[in-house]
Amino acid sequence: MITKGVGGTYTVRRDNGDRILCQIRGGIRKSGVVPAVGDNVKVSESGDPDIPYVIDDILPRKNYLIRPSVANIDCIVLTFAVVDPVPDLTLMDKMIIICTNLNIRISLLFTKCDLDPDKAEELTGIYSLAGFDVYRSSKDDLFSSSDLARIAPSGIVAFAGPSGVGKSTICNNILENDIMQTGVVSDRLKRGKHTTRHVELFDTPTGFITDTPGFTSLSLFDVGTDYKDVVYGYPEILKSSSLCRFDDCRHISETGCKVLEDLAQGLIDRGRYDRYREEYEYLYNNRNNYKRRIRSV
Ligand SMILES: Nc1nc2c(ncn2[C@@H]2O[C@H](COP(=O)(O)OP(=O)(O)O)[C@@H](O)[C@H]2O)c(=O)[nH]1
Ligand SMILES: [Mg+2]
Ligand SMILES: [Zn+2]
Repeated sequence: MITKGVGGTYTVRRDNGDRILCQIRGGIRKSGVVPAVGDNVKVSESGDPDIPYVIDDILPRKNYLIRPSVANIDCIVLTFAVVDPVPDLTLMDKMIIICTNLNIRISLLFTKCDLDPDKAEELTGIYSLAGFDVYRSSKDDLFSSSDLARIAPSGIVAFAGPSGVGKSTICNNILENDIMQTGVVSDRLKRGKHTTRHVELFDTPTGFITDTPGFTSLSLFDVGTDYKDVVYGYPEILKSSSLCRFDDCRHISETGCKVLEDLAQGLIDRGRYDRYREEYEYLYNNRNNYKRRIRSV
């Protein structure tokens, strides 16, 4: 399995735990598949003493996340601070929509709960009500390797979320090692050689983790999400929708809509519903630009 890739040279972990350096066979490159961290690969000896192995083949992926580029994720932990930085729930819901549609299992993690316990309680309530697995982390009780084992007993777990929420702090805590650089990084340093921009998988007792570079915004339109797929990021809406009168109910103003009924009764969170509706309508109104969008990407 590929655990790291920098400048065309890949580190591959063999089943016995050994790490070997690999280049990539020309034929694979031509096929257009770019190897990613998490890819299971076949290798053979290259005859080059500097990079002694070559990747001959990439085995089929069960999923693939383009940004950050990671294949075969068993669970993605969407990580947001309750404060500092203020959580962008629109971004959170967009990430949920994308990962659900890629068949990646999701857990949610709220960090820095020590800084605002009330907010932590509120956010945990909203997303638990929606049906997600929600975890909390705080300064004196950081998300740990035993929490990790509950999230995924094996395989690849990716921590993703905005920068500054504490992803590296948590990965260091899990690895019991200060492998990752933490804290506020200046703009100058961000462009310097000290900040890792590549993705790397690290061994844990149960599998592998990756601490992905942070991001701040995301457009579902740009990544090609279909308006019909927005609802998959909202399991609570999906659940109620089975009792809507019309099969093609959009849960906006239709009569006999069970989603609107459950919303009125407080069984569905208003904020979550509003974000569903905003994304749905935005993508629906732009559905005719879809072909143009694909062509221009
Ligand atoms: N109060 C508090 N601060 C935290 C917590 N976790 C991380 N931090 C701080 O938040 C800052 C950013 O953390 P870092 O791990 O670099 O975030 P990343 O950008 O997501 O990797 C650092 O100064 C950490 O010490 C927490 O649970 N509570
Ligand atoms: Mg970090
Ligand atoms: Zn409905």
